Amino acid sequence: MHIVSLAGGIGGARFLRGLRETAPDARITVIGNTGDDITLFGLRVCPDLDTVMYTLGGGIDEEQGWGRAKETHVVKDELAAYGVEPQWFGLGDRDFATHIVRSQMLEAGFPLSQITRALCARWQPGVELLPMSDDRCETHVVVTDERGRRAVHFQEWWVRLRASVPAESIALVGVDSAKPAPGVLEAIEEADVVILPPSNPVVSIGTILQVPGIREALLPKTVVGVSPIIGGAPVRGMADACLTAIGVETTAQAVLDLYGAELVDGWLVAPEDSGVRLDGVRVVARPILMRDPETGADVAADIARDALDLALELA
Ligand code: GDP
Ligand code: FO1
Ligand code: CA
Ligand code: CA
Repeated sequence: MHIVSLAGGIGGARFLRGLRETAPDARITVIGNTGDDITLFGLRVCPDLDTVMYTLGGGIDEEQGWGRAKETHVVKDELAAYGVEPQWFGLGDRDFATHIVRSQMLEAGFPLSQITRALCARWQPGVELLPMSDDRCETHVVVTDERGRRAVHFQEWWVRLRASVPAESIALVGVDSAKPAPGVLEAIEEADVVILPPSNPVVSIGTILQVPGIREALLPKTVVGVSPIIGGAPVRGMADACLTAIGVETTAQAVLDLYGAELVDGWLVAPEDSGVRLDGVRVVARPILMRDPETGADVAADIARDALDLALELA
């Protein structure tokens, strides 16, 4: 069985760990979001690819959800001592090594897809991790802050401003001329089923779907999504601020309407959202919190199993 999954950072990565556990014999291809990528101190940082790679490779900081376990911050402190900006993005020493390797390979002319494969040779995530595109495209957000009305990089809005000022608009700069990375369209074409994990519907899944050709390739496939919104609120993060920016309500219904019946065949929602409906889509209400609220246990594999079973039933 070949499963293709689109993924952002934390939510996507935790779901994928569950998917790998529940389908150990499946070939899993992950198409990762690169709209969050940013160049800092001359180094290319790919937060979502790294979050997936570290989470599946056993190197993630579990509490934080991003960055490396057992991390130190000597380089960051030294950069700050020189007064070098930005100081609002927390790069750890172990993580820095990843960005140095990536940047060195980019400088040598390797495409991001090959670099990601090289990095994964160390981490052995057990899935094939592909960037959505080798072409640089970055999410920028128009805001009005203390410096006036301007476009800032997504990370500045998300991390420095904590999405506390409204996003007046969100744009994926460079997407018009971006091509899917080698292997992306081929993987989709060969896939038995496609799963959309609970990732940010605007700046993760929405970003991947904007790469010319990807959405079109998904249309004939059986696609099942897990709602990232439960009871009218995001589970973590500030997805509501992203949805508001594109004029979409923060509900499981509105995210399903956004993806549309053309794309999605099945939609997993939480029991409290069992009233969600869309013609042509099978909506199933199941527990979809990856951490059990009582015990804190990781139940992502159970949710991945429900998503996979639904997809196989609809395929
Ligand atoms: P990010 O890069 O950190 O934004 O992570 P993702 O792009 O993967 O997006 C996380 C999204 O998934 C957010 O909108 C969360 O509300 C949602 N999410 C996080 N944890 C869970 C969970 O356990 N269950 C469900 N259903 N959604 C979740
Ligand atoms: N998120 C933060 O909230 N603060 C940080 O300082 C931060 C640093 C960081 C470094 C490497 C990395 O891979 C991820 C990092 N993240 C940080 C997470 C990341 O900015 C976001 O969670 C996602 O890009 C948003 O989807
Ligand atoms: Ca992300
Ligand atoms: Ca379909």
